[in-house]
Amino acid sequence: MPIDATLPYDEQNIFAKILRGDIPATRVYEDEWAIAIRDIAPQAPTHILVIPRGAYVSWDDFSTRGSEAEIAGFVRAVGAVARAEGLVEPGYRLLANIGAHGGQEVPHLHVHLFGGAPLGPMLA
Ligand code: IU
Repeated sequence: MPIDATLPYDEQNIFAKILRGDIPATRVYEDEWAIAIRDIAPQAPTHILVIPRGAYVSWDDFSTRGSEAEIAGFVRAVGAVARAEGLVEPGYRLLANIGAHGGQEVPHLHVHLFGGAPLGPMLA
């Protein structure tokens, strides 16, 4: 069920629990700014979620309240995950769903990283 991304941050969302270690998840990458986990319902041979450590609901929330250091750190972390997975060549796709029309389901900002095969045209 897509979320209302204007709601306040919910400390009980699944990614908050994973970040706190309340729920186990295998981290394929982590640094000061972000963690990355494999999506439980992969839509490509490689499907990873890159999740900033800070408590931000959405891209809108992050891009307005996030510090310059957090934003830069998160952008660099996304790139580092792609490099660590060997995806820079032949390439990959990034996607962030925002709010109800974006189809966002988990109310903690995350970027989907898809790769491992030619992905075809962008979905609308
Ligand atoms: P969305 O961008 O919020 O629509 O996507 C949430 C993603 O989180 C979706 O691809 C789920 O398969 C994925 N996911 C997960 O990897 N682990 C979980 O425990 C839950 C969702 I809940």
